[in-house]
Amino acid sequence: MLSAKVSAALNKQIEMEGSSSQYYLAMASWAETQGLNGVSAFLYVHTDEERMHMLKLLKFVNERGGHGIVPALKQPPVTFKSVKSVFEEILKHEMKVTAEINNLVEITLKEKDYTTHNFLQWYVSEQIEEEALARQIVDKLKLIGDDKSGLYFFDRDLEGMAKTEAAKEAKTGKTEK
Ligand code: OFO
Repeated sequence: MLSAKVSAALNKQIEMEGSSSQYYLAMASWAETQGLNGVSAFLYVHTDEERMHMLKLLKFVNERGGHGIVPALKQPPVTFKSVKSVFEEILKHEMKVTAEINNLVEITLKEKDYTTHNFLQWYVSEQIEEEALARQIVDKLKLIGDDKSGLYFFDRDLEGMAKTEAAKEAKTGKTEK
């Protein structure tokens, strides 16, 4: 059974994952309107991943005798300055999420909730991957700078990465949900 403190903290994290999903969906939609099909494909996969993160937490809360609360939708930004700014925002956002996950892990230790602590290790590893990926993409975009043909190839690369990420998510969804 979850303590009130752990349950509230997990519900806060559910909200964060839900808002990450909304945020990346807004980015995907914007990129699509800019003709950046690879970038948008990548971000559409990413928004689904965040929804899966939310769902996984919600189901865990319910399984442990709590009540997973579906958060209200907040309007994310509609337009973005550039592709580079989108990925810089993602990196910044993921660093914030990592800090929140760490905070959550600390709460479970204080509450001596080792089951939830163990469950959260999946999120700890996922955050390492998410931050590394965002950082790698930001570095690529720094190299490209204002080079239009560079951006064209970058968009194509991201199309390939979207396929890899989608395959990974399908596998994770089957085994982790
Ligand atoms: Fe759920 O990892 Fe990103 O936000």
